[in-house]
Amino acid sequence: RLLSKALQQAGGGAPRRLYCTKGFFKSPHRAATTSSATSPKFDGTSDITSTPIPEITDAYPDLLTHRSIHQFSLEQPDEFWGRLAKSRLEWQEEFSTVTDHDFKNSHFRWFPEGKLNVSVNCVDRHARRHPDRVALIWEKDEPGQQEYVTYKQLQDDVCRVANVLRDSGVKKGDRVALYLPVSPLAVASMLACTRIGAIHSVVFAGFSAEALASRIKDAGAETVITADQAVRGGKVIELKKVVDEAVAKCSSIKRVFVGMRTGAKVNMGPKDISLDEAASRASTQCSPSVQGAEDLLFLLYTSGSTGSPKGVVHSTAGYLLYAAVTHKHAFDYRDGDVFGCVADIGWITGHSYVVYGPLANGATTVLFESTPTYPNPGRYWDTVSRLGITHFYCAPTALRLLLRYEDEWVQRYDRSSLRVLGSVGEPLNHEAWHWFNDLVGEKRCDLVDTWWQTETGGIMLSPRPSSPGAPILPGMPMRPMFGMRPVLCGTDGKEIPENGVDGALCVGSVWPGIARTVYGDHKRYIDTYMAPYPGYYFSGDGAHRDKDGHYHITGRMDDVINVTGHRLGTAEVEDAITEHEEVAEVAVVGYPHDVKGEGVFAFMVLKEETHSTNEEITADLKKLVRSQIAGYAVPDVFLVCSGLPKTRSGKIMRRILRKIASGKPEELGDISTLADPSVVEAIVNAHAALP
Ligand code: 6R9
Repeated sequence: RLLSKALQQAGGGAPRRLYCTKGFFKSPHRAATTSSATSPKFDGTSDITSTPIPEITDAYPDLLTHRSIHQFSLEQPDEFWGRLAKSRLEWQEEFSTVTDHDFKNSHFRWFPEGKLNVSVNCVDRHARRHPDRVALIWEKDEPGQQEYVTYKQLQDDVCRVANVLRDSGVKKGDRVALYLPVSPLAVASMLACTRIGAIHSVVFAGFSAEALASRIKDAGAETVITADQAVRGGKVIELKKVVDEAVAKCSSIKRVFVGMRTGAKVNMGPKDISLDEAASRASTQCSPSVQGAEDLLFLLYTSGSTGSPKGVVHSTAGYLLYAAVTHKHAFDYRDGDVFGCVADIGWITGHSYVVYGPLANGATTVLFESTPTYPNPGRYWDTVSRLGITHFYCAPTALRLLLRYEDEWVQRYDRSSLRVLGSVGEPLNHEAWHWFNDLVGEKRCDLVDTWWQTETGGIMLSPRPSSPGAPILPGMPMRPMFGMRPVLCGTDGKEIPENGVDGALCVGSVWPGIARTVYGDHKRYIDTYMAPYPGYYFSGDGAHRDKDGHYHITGRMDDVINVTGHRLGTAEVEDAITEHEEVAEVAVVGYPHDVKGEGVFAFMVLKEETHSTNEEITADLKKLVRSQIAGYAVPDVFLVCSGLPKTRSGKIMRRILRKIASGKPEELGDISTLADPSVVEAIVNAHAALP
């Protein structure tokens, strides 16, 4: 581990033995439950048995099935969540109220009088009981170099970093931007913030300096934690340079902590502090800040259909409880398992299922720094066999990429440790589902397609909420988690009660993990999530409820596209492109893409007098989008058009552009309402002429 190595080199920390975990991981694997792809047709109204939820079944012995427990969680949320909160979290002061909501103003509060500290819950309480249990396995970019961090070691690191932050003036409530590779340092930094009550804002380390700067400004952060460099897929990424560029644009920044990932020499300016040096001098004792249950825990920026990305706010106790409970029950996590979620910590999946959920449950969690194809397409399964992973949770886009290679890349590695497979981020198509279930999981693992969002904090729909052996159908998240009442609303804004229908996917209950606000803009929170369907939380997704009551996700209903599992607002890309002085107008839409799920398609109109060729402009635009947002946002196709289809009131008809981008010009429908229907023919011809 770099941090600990550096600490030792600096002579500050007591030398440590890296805890060798061979024995720990060889815990016997439980009998696998059979998969259900071939099980008889499931009637959604019939019931499935739940694994016991002791806090509930001890008091209510009749509640043994998923349906009865789920029903109970909706009818008696105080009793349900109150019991779980008491037994699954460690409190410094008890709460007396479980839920306290003001729907009119969209204020949701859980356990309001309670006091607790997240780092104590995620680290100290486990270090007390099992100091040598492995908390983190860092699967570094180069295969075979994994490093293990025990709960005791993690506690020491969290305290050191927390002391450094506190001593340098970071206070409770301050926002701290993290721009870090997936590493123990990143986890220690997140938890160090929680230890002193600072609010972290993790920015995915693939985002550009511009994107980092806008997030720093919006949060009013004074502190950044970064590393010298990152390594991914064998390539070096100059993190510190990106941070320098971003910080130059942000007057709020007072200090930048630079951790060591590669040890490369990087420019150190007056605000820069070597984190390794400072941490090596810091104490491993740090008294935890006593946090209110509703104190802000973190911000995470995510794309919406309009405007700049919004800082989704999660608060302390409700988020942690929901992450822990869903981690346990959606995945049937048990002590001794090795939980492998390969998401980057820059996304919500990394927050909830790499860091907070697993650590709150005292689990061993994998930090995957690499890519699915480095150094070859067997990387995931090589990692599974080397680390003895029992749960493998990834995104459909990676599966679609990998299934193009020979089966041999999967078969050559021992996957007998696997028990549960999971997918998140986009719809899991049937081909990818079968490849994952049949080939990777040998039809003996449970495959859970989990639906949720940055804003929901944790999993909301999943085929198996705590029900081993529950029949699972391919390609859909199927069933609601505890406390979640899925609702489909029609165009009239009303709830549709029947089965076999499509609608806007809403939630008709409140759950502890719901985001509390958009940072600095509560009105935007209300307008986006609460106002569209009054009385419900609106997800932005459409869904189908089949005749048996199971849910399928049909995709976004707004101008958000889902590229390789990353949310991208078309407006963000359009903003970047229109900065080019030769572009007059642009419209960006998503279109189906075999691997990425959705590709990005830019239709643009150039200014009359341009001095560059179309190729030069396109090359400039690629650079521009990459530098304003990130690599994944760069459009796959740029199409120069003479005009865009608009209504008489001047609104661009994206519906038409989506059809053209998808190669379905015959499905355009009625275009007579356009101000100038002839532009459509010109665009269709231009599209047909694309190479
Ligand atoms: C966790 C996460 C949320 C959006 C969501 C939806 C899509 C996520 C899905 C899925 C179909 C699934 N999404 N899981 N679509 N099936 N199992 O991904 O959060 O980055 O906020 O994205 O992702 O469109 O609205 P986030």
